[in-house]
Parts: sequence; structure tokens; C-alpha cells
Amino acid sequence: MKQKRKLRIGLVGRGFMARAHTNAYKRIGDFFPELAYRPVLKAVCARNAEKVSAFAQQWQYETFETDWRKMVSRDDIDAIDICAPNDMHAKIAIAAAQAGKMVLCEKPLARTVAESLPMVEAVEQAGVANTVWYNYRRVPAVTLAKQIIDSGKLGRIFHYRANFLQDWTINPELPQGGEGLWRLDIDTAGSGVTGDLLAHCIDTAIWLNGSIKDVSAVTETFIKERMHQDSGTVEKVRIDDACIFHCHFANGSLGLFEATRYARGQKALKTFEINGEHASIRWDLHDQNRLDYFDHSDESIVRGWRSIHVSDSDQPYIDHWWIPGVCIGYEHTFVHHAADFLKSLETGEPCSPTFREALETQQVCEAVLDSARERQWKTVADA
Ligand code: SOE
Repeated sequence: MKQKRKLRIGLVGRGFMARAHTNAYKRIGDFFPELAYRPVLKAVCARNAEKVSAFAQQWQYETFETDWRKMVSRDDIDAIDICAPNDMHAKIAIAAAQAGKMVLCEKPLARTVAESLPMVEAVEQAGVANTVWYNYRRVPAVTLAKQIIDSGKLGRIFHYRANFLQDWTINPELPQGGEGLWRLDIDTAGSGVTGDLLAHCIDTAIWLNGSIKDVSAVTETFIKERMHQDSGTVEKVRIDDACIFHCHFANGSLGLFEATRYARGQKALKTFEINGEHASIRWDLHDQNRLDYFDHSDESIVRGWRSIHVSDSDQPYIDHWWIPGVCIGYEHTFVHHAADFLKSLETGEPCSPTFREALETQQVCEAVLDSARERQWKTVADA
């Protein structure tokens, strides 16, 4: 058997995403045996020595670090994977690129466009492979939607509708900031649902339906003050708890987007529906293996929404898993992304979304937040 080339990973973080990414690296060898590269879990890094040591042991990293700068300077690491909170993305990514390392960054690329631009420049100047983990592109049903849209079956697109609904911050006693709750702290997260949830919807939308030209948005912060875990005092909440925007796409279609953490009963309902001249398509994360499709050219007596169970071996990614008809889940989206990244090292083709591509999502997020604050339509800056 041909010897595999090693991709030695140094991962920063030890939370939810650190587990999702690490699991992905561990599955590659078994389920994508054709790849020339094999990930090696070289080092994991986080500030708390006891906790990061336990993480390294549990997930079988060879070593651990408590200072990301030290990890970035190690010459036995090829790629830095950033699973740290948003305020850390830019500094780690830029240092990693300058040290000649490939960079895989959790979404969103950064807190702002201003912070994202030097990240894009750093990876491009260093010529290092890079990608941003917008994992939902790699749900097989979503990839299939992309293939159907690109085949032209929908015809001219009129409408793009998307949601990402959650309910986990309704309790006013929930503090902001600190471990586990940094998503509620503006300084760490950069924004609330816009950067955290809408960014996913925007990335998927740009991928499926092209660029967004301009936006008009409203945001709301329902709970105005919360205890801050770092200061121990009650502080003003400065993130957006909910955001709704509408927009024009460059292809002439209209977009309607909503994200909130206050939709009681919804845990992670990410959806999209696209209405074209000849056909429509819709998908939601709670039933992620199904893609609904309506084709107006069907004979009228049987015409209706079909629900395609995306689990057959000729559908995207499925041939790498089990037998046709049985399901795969959330963690597989990360395995697919990691596999596509490794494949990109073989082919030399970039692994989408690259930092530059993810910058466009950042620009839309910023236009959305500016529009809400200024109560005005905003043109999205050119990526
Ligand atoms: C927030 O709850 C969150 O974990 C996001 O940060 C992720 O990006 C999203 O995929 C699921 O929800």
C-alpha cells in the first residue's frame, strides 16, 4: 500500500468545535482511504493546562500546548486549525500564515471586515492553503441542491428564503461572557446572531444563489442587561439577539433572512427555500437527509413536492459511508470538509470557502449590522 503523506495538525481550542474538527480528522483514514494525505493529531492548545491535557488524552493528540504562539512556531506542525473564540481568529491565522502553516479557521472568519482583510492578505501572501469551516455546505442534501441549481433545473431564480432559529438565550439569568457564553459578549464574538447564525445562511446563500448586492435589516436585543462572567457585574448586552434582513441578489432574485436565539422550541433550525421559474427546492437541518423538490414540468396529475431521501450512493459523499438508505448526521459535514481540504492539497485546487470567499460573507454581515444601526439600505462592499 502506498505510503500516505502526513498533515500534522495543531488545533487551538477545546470546546464544541474542537471536538467536531478532531472527530473529523480521526474518521478520514477509515472513510476516505483514497486520499493521499492523512491527518496526524500533533498538538492541541488551550490556556488551561489541566483541561487541555485531558482533552489531548481523550482525543489522542500526541502533545499539548498552553500558548498558541508556541504551537504556531513549532516545526513539526503543518496546519493550524482555529477553534478558539472569534476575537482570537485574526491574530492566530496571521501568525500561522506568516510561519508558513496552512490555516483552517472556524466560522465566522473574524469579528469584522477590518479584521478579516489582513487575514486574507496573510494567507494569500504566504501562499498557504486555507479554508473556513462553513460546514453546512457539506450536508449531502445541500451539496445536491447546489448540483441541481447549477444544472439549471430551477430556471430563473425569484426568491431565496433562509432562517436559523434557536432558543437558548431566552433566560435573562444567563450570564454573558466567559467560558461557554462568549457568544453573548460583543468584544469576543463581534456580533450576536448575525455573525454566529446568519453567517451560515449567508455563506450557503452565496454558494447556491450568488452574490448579495444590498441589504435592509433590523436587529433587536431583547434582554438589555446581563451579568458578565468576567467582571462579575451586570453589564449592557451589546450583541444582536435577533436579526431579520431582506436583500437583492446579483442575479435579480429577492432574499429574506431571519436568525434569532429567541424562537422558543427551535434548537438549530437552519433552513432555505429557493423558488425558480421551473422548480423550487427546500431544505432544513432538522431533517437534514431530505431535500424537497417541486418540478412544474411533472405531469399535472402527479405534480407535487417530492421529498428526496439523500442517502443513495450516487448522491454527494454517501458512497463513503454505509449502505444506501441509512442516514448520516451533523458530524459528517466536518468529515467531508476535512476530506475536501486534504483532497485540495492533492489537486492544488483551493478548498471552498477560502478566506477570500468567506470575506464576502463577512461583508454581507457588516452591511446587515450597519443597515440595522443606521436604519438604511446598505450596498455590500465588493469582495
Ligand atoms: C451556536 O449555538 C452554534 O453553535 C453556532 O456557533 C454554530 O456555528 C452552529 O452551527 C450551531 O449553533
